[in-house]
Amino acid sequence: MVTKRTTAVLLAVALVIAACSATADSTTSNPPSTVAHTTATQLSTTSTLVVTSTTSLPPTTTAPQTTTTTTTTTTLAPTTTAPPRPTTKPPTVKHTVEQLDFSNTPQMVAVKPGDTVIWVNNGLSAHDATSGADPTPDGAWASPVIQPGESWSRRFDTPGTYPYFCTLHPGGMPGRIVVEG
Ligand SMILES: [Cu+2]
Repeated sequence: MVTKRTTAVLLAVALVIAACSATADSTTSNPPSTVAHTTATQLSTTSTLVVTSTTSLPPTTTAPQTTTTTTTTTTLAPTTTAPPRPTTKPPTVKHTVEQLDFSNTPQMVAVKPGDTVIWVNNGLSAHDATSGADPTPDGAWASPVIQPGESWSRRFDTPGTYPYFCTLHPGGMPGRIVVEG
């Protein structure tokens, strides 16, 4: 009697355990397969995003380099063009002394450093213009003989007073060039 009851209880317990283990297996095995699909989908989406971002980088890097080169070239051109203009501007100021028989007119000429004096012989005789006081040349400068109708010029750069005369005629036709500082 006791053995039959014990066997019945053991069978009942075995059935309960078997039922519980079967339920546990089915519950545990389903979720992992679902998770696996979700992960696969996420990976494929991520790989697509990486390819897209890599393709967009090269154009962004190339554009700034081209713009910088163009700006530098445009700025240099006007700066290089400006300097040559002042170099060609220095004006030449000329002063005329008329040589007659027998005087220089005007007798005194005031000039600025760098100016040029031109002696024009409008007389009937030949004359010259020689630095110094009649009758002694000082050797600073001297014109050749200036024939009637001809002229001769000299540039004066250093401030000072420069007397001159004509070596061909008595009295020397005295004149004076004053270079103002
Ligand atoms: Cu003379």
